[in-house]
Amino acid sequence: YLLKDSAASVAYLVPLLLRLKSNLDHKALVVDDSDMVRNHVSNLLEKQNLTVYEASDGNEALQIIEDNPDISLVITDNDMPEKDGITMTREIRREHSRNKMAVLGLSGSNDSTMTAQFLKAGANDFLYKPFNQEEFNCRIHHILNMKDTSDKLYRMANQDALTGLWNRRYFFTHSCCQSESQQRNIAMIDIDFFKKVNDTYGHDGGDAVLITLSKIIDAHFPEAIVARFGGEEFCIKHCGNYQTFIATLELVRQRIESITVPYLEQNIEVTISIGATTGLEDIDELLKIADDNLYSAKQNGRNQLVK
Ligand code: GH3
Ligand code: MG
Ligand code: MG
Ligand code: MG
Repeated sequence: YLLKDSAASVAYLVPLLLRLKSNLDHKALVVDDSDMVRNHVSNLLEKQNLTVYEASDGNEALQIIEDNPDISLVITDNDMPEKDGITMTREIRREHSRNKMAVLGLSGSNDSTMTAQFLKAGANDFLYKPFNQEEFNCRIHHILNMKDTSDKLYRMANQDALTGLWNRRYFFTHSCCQSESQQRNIAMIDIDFFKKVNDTYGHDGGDAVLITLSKIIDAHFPEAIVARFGGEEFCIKHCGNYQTFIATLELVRQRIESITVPYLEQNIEVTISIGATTGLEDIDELLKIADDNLYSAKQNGRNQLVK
């Protein structure tokens, strides 16, 4: 095969081999009420290095997805006893985006609208059964590449490259509340005398501090949106009890005060100042108040929270 058209073959094989390697990180779920089809599809996927789960009905599949939310590819039949594949796809899309969980519809039905129905329900692609094996492999390869690329683009657009926290864009375009009218808690955090950290330990030392502090802040607020706004400034958007929010912020402040960040055999000590507020006002308004409070925290001597 390589000898016949080596340039084209290499161009085809290299991405395929890379794909096979990265498939090791992918979990797939095969949903079909026919044991024969399920085994056949599972075998094809296992040959492509994917870890495979199986279900014989839409409801059973949704349960497996709930237990394994990191499944990245679902291959599903439509006609099944309890819940059909199109309904199941629609339900998957309420919780999992096309970037995170790809769906490939399969159907042996002779209804020519099947492709459109699956795509409208949120499937990434569709194939009629029986399918050609080579086409099936190419589609899987293509779906996973597309999914991984859009996921990467999404992360590049919404996450901070140094710390992995959300960025400013994500902070302003995503809500942490069930409803827009719910009261929101906001905090702005700024590292004290950070310029001095950079001057003393160099920019890489400063970066090490940013990474460590980001992890500490993020770990304390699993249900909030924690973002790096640029420089050494972090913002938290949270919905829930304000007293709990303040208590957690105070915990974070104390934790950061008590630890040192190891860097090249040295230990860097830093503190943070926090401005917090809560209310029904829009985000810009709340941020302005939090920023004023942060300014007061700095004026009052830093390493403290003003609410
Ligand atoms: P204050 O207590 O008043 O906040 O003092 P400060 O020195 O922290 O104040 P300032 O906001 O003026 O300094 C922020 C510094 O953060 C300036 C800039 O060089 C540095 N900085 C911004 N982004 C980065 C980064 O990504 N990495 C590193 N290492 N430093 C950064
Ligand atoms: Mg069926
Ligand atoms: Mg600062
Ligand atoms: Mg600053």
